[in-house]
Amino acid sequence: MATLHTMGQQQDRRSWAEPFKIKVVEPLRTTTHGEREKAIREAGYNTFLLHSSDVYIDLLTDSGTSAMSDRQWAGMMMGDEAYAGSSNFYRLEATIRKFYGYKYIVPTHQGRGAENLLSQSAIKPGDHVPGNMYFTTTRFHQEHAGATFHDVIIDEAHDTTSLHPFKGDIDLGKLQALIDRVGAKKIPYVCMAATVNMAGGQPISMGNARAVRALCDKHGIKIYLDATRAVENALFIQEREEGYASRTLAEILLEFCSYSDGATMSGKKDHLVNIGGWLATNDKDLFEEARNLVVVYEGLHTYGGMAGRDMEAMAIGIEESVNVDYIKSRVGQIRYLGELLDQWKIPFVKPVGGHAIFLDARRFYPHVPQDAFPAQTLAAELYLDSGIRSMERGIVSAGRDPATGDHRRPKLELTRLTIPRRVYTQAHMDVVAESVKACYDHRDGVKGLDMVYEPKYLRFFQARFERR
Ligand code: PLI
Repeated sequence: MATLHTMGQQQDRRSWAEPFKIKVVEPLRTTTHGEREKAIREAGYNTFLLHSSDVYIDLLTDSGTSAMSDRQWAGMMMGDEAYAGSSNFYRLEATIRKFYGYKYIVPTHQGRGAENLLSQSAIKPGDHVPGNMYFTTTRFHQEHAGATFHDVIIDEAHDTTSLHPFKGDIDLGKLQALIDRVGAKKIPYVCMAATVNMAGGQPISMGNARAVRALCDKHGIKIYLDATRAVENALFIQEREEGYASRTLAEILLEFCSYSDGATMSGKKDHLVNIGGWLATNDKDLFEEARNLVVVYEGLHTYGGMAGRDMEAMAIGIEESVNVDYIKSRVGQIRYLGELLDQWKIPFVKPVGGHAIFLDARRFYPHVPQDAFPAQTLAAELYLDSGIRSMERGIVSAGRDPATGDHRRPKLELTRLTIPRRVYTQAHMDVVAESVKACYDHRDGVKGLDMVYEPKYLRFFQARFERR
């Protein structure tokens, strides 16, 4: 077992461990099979609708589920809860400028608040927004503002078996073809995500970001980064891209951001906090517009929906997030889980990404058609087996095409085992792996689900299903 902890350093056979010790514990509740059967049926076979008190190991998301450090909790006591001009905001603003390099910052309650402000400020009806694969809320806001989204990620990203080291890269040919077809004036910005969530947490290379910048400069097109997991992306660049092995994560992050004109951020991920986000830009006009809109949707421009204490915890979290020992253990824990699953030839997205293992439900249940929601089914089966909660990232998450009303049918039909930051131990990963194996051993009898209730927007959050 020790060799599985070595993160590719087999030669000296030394284990690694989480770079922290536990100061506060939250007891976990185990349930019986009968209790889980009842809970998942009442939740309409949608793991979003389970009560968390019925969940044993919660791998629904890494969003807002991090354990904060003692320094962050101490920072919470320094909250300046003034309605206007909170000192925590100025500290956060300075920290974002230092680590991400952007000039102007607008705080928001979380990432989708920033997406709303950017989309409303930059997009006109009839515009086109290219991106390296979609993210649910990001695309929603782009479409809601009147744009058409275009996936310009490299083809390898749609292939769960491709070992391309940077499956998040933008295909410059696809981007150029879109510019030629619709014209640069109809493209308000390229939406560049790091690491790409829906592709399996796959990174984008520095070389690609630089090349996208050069192409966009030629045509006068802006680039907005989805910086939600950009620190995790920086580790992959350090590990895999020539010339970056001896650069710090902070240096890599700053260079990476320098190829964009601004960013949206869900602080609930990289920033190690439970709530918060921001929009950043170097464009004074866009900033003025977004700073005006934020008071309508989020709160005053010096808190944007966050409490002062939340902004303080976020500023401290940003500093902690670029610590290489922390980020190596974070990604290492996911790789460890991947190695366990690999022993049993369980299909998942390779290479292992930055925040989750994405089980390949198409290959897990080859006999279940996509219209019977194989990834949703697998999430329900995993919960039934052990009380572990995961999330569908396939046809349900993809929603319907606004033009045709049909299901979008993504190539990737995935069930995401998302690892919260600094929350679970390697022993929890052992339990997770064994439960996935139990589901794999019993895969033949599984038939899939029918959708019996479908909300209009972002249906995966609230849709309900019945067993076939
Ligand atoms: O959940 P928000 O509104 O703070 O952030 C939205 C958001 C934007 N971009 C990306 C890449 C995300 O992953 C993201 C939220 N992700 C969630 C909730 C997740 O479970 O992955």
